[in-house]
Amino acid sequence: MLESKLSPSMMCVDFANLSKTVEAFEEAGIEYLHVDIMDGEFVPNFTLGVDFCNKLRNMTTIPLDIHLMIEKPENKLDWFQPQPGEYLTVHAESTDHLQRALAKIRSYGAKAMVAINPATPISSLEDILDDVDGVLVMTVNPGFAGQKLVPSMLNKIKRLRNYLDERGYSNVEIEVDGNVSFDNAIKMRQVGANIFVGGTSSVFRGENTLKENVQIMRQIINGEDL
Ligand code: S6P
Ligand code: MG
Repeated sequence: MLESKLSPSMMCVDFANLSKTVEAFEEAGIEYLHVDIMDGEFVPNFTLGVDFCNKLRNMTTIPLDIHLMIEKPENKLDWFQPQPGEYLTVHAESTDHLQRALAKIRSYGAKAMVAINPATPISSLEDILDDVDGVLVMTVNPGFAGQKLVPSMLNKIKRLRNYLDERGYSNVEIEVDGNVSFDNAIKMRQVGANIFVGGTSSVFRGENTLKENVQIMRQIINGEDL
């Protein structure tokens, strides 16, 4: 079984407390920092960018998990100066040159991830399985935090885990992104997800402290009793 990892979504952070939050994540042993990059074309929103990635890299040794929601990402990978050990995700729907983009990501020593939107079939991954370290399953339509889970995505995660295992790709990770609440994370883990993006519905949920939220998520993704 693949190791469970938590990747808080930095578009949900209170930017006035960025450095304190990152310090708290370091103390809590957070594995990755998820950075959403949107170009206003692939998705109807703009978010973080290259400067923010560099700022984070200067603040912490926690590796970045960069999620590119941009058209033709292969032309802009250099902008991000991907670092060895980081995760870099491109959307299958965003390029005619997916294999080229994934190979380029690996050429930096970074982990190559492919994201699929809720409507994109698992079969679209068939010819790039050798080129990926993980698949990011969008469990909402990309563009915004605070959305509701598309319910059929739980079955999709399960089918994807089987699909990968049956083909000999048990080492390929499954990341889930969108409404990964405490309740949904339990189900997502049970069907085979191992990297969990924590946004407004978990890590940054207002009712508890950040530390409490991380602790609860940690227990959930490790399959421990709450
Ligand atoms: C959405 C983006 C995500 C969100 C995350 C927010 O397009 O890719 O990473 O930031 O889903 O989490 P939540 O819990 O508010 O849905
Ligand atoms: Mg994301």
